[in-house]
Amino acid sequence: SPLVSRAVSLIGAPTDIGASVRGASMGPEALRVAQLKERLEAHGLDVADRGNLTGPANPWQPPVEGYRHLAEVAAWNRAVRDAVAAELAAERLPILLGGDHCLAIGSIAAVAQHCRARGKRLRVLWLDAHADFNTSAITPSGNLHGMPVACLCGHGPAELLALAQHADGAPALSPKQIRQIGIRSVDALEKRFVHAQDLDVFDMRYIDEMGMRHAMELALATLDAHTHLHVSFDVDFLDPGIAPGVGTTVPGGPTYREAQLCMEMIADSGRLASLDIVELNPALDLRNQTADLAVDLVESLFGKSTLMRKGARG
Ligand code: HAR
Ligand code: MN
Ligand code: MN
Ligand code: MN
Repeated sequence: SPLVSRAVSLIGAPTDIGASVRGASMGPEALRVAQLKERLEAHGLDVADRGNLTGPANPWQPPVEGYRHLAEVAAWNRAVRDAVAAELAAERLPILLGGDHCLAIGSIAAVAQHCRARGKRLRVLWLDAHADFNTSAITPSGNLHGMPVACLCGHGPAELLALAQHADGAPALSPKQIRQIGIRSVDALEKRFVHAQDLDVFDMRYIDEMGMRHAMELALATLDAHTHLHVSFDVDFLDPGIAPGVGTTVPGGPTYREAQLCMEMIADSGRLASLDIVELNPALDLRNQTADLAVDLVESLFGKSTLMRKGARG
């Protein structure tokens, strides 16, 4: 689709600083081994690999006042935000290669600031088994990869709000801009907070009853020519039967076909403008199959489909 920016930039963020299980730090390299760059180039994209960002090592400490590694998480997210902002300023589509999902704070902060400066609407699709809407008061773990959506909506520690919010102090995101897909693991108190904040959640029960097609029709409804669509793809969104290489598997996720349809419908919207690929954990994978599947799905996100659809494409 001519509406999609065809120049994309890969940004590696090799860290598991916000996760409970080690190994997401190897995600960027596994995606490269699965030939992300080459497979996107085969679909006609101009792909630049910017290499890896650097940041603090994982000190592997227990939580302090409800957060593990807060200072290190902030440092990584500042680096991610600045790198994503530079690609957006250059009119390129940034693809963040995580790393764990705490990095979406920096990535989406850059996107939100870019959209505000350009007068664009922003819609965020959060593909995940988890709502990632915990705060220090309700988290069962202290792991910041369970908190990025809450932080982006203004509920989080000053260190992270400072790097994510707009210049006037407004949160990076309003819950109204977010659609969550595939959710099936939400902590008890987190569930109450999701309801209180009125997040739009297409959970697995909804997808079981209504189908992925209907869920995505609603999640993609009311986009217009001025909408920037950000996709935050937590690989644990996928059923662990097809995607074992993640730190926090939850049974009962989308099948291969459901995931393909999800990606194809996003591609058809023509509005994809930034992407995170996070939580891939090569230490738990089998012969890089989860990385390979993630790349396969990202190809679909950029418009690969089995056959041309009459009238749907040029
Ligand atoms: N809800 C749990 C917690 O806060 C686990 C959520 C984090 N897992 C992820 N993120 N992979 O999506 O600790
Ligand atoms: Mn997540
Ligand atoms: Mn998850
Ligand atoms: Mn392929």
